[in-house]
Amino acid sequence: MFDRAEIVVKAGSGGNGVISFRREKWVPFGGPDGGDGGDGGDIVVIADEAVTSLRIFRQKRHYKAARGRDGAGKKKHGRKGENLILTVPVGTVVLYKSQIGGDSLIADLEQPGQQAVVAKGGRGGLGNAHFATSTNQAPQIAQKGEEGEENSIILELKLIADVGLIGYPNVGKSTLLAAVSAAKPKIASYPFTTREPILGVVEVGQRSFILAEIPGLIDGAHLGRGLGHDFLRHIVRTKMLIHLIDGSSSSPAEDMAQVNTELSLFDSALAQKPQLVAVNKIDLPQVKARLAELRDSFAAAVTKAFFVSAASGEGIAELMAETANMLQSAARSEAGGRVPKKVFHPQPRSIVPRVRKEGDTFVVTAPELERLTARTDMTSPRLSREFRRQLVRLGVTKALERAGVKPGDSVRCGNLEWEWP
Ligand SMILES: Nc1nc2c(ncn2[C@@H]2O[C@H](COP(=O)(O)OP(=O)(O)OP(=O)(O)O)[C@@H](O)[C@H]2O)c(=O)[nH]1
Ligand SMILES: [Mg+2]
Repeated sequence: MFDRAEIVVKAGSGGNGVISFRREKWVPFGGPDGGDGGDGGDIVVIADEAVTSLRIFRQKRHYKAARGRDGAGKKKHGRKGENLILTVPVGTVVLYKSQIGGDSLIADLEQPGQQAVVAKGGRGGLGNAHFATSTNQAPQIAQKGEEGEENSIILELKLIADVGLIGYPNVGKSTLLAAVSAAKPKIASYPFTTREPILGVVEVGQRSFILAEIPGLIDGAHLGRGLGHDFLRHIVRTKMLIHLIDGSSSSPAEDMAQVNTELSLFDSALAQKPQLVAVNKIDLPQVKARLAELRDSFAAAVTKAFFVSAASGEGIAELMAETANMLQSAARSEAGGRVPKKVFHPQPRSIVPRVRKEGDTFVVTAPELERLTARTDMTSPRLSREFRRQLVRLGVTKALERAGVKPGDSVRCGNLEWEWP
């Protein structure tokens, strides 16, 4: 089962605005008529019930949306690049992958049809038709299209189970799951029979919950050994655990401690999850023979351990009843202390503007200004006054003057090139 994928998404860049002038037979100096570029396509993730796994995203990792078309003469607007839609299973969590740790949540797609834009297409550049002013009737500038966003994205499919059934391989997890639910996992006398989490619905009187067998937990699972690492993540999302132990193992209490160590090495929160301990296979003669000794060793380690046989059904009803009770109290305490999820979009800090020279052009690097130039339509005189004010506010004017800019010099920032001042 593929429950997690990391992909790289690149939205389409905006099409370029163009420089063009009207040409008509009897009009010697036609005005500027360069059209705008179209916006680039976004990359959108949509939850779809028809999709059941993230497998495809493991196979194909790079996605690119279409670029916006360039503008054309006669004020022709370039066509918008088409959005690229990625369909994912309902229950998929979408995160930005952060290079410095602390991935940030973009969206939790819990309902069919819910969607999130994971990379925004670049805006199309403005054609020179926008740049005519009373003093400049033949503007020779046009904006380039903005680059499309590129992001590394993590897709994670939530396994929506209330209770995780954990334990070493071959302890009888599948046998227990089959005994208490309609699930039909494969059961065999060798480890790693179950290779992906299996869900079953358990009914206890009027109540019911979803129990998931979490396979393949072994020593070193937190390092990726066995199958454990992939599925430890699922445990994070469960409300509580049933920890099943093989009563016929050489040291059952030690097994329990080992598995718990694995959990806490993966994520200390896992070790804090409410846990019910059940020692299985008590129908076996050799286990029966040392039942008293087992009770003693577990009494020392946990407040209450269950002694059950998934095969014969002994003790199972009590274990399930206690699970339902514990879930109820876990739900109550969770409702009390729930912390709202924060959606966090990392923003680059504002940086001091830098100026360098490329030939005769002064090139300004100032992220805040670049965002502004990408959005602002400079045609109206009022806006261009506003633009000049922003240049001062952001320290760009000062930086340019320090670099020796003179009236008439050309200055470029982002996609916009203009004449100083
Ligand atoms: N005698 C006895 N055997 C059991 C009991 N529960 C499970 N078994 C046996 O133990 C073996 C493993 O059982 P599974 O249910 O496949 O164990 P599992 O924990 O799901 O194992 P994996 O999925 O391979 O990790 C099988 O041969 C079962 O028949 C029990 O209560 N008593
Ligand atoms: Mg199994």
